[in-house]
Amino acid sequence: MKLVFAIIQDQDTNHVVDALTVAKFRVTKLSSSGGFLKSGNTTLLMGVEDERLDELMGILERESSQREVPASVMSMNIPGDSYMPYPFNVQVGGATIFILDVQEYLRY
Ligand code: 2BA
Repeated sequence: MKLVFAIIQDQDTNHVVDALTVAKFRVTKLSSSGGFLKSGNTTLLMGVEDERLDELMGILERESSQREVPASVMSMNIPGDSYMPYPFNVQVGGATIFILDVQEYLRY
């Protein structure tokens, strides 16, 4: 069995979770936020049998979108000890996925 953590964008959460549920995967949804953008995202926690891992990855890949989003303004160092703020965009997603081996899975 594997434990899958998938970090996805909030806008994708409902249709990712719906697709997973329809396909009979068990999923726990956690509210999280990214360290870089400091804005909300969603972390999905899923325990899955090894033989269904590919199916799960397929759903995550299909239902998670890549988006370009504006990042918070950063300071640009200018010669002469002054700083000028400037906006920039970053590419976020689709999904960032971590897969771990599960030693034991118990449900009482
Ligand atoms: P954030 O940390 O808010 O990052 C949002 C996007 O900003 C990232 O998209 C990436 O394009 C960019 N970014 C992140 N850190 C950067 C840096 N140090 N310098 C320049 N650009 C940077 P994604 O890579 O798709 O990541 C989306 C979210 O997934 C992240 O939100 C974070 O919450 C999570 N994540 C990604 N990689 C991770 C990792 N190795 N460990 C833990 N969480 C991760």
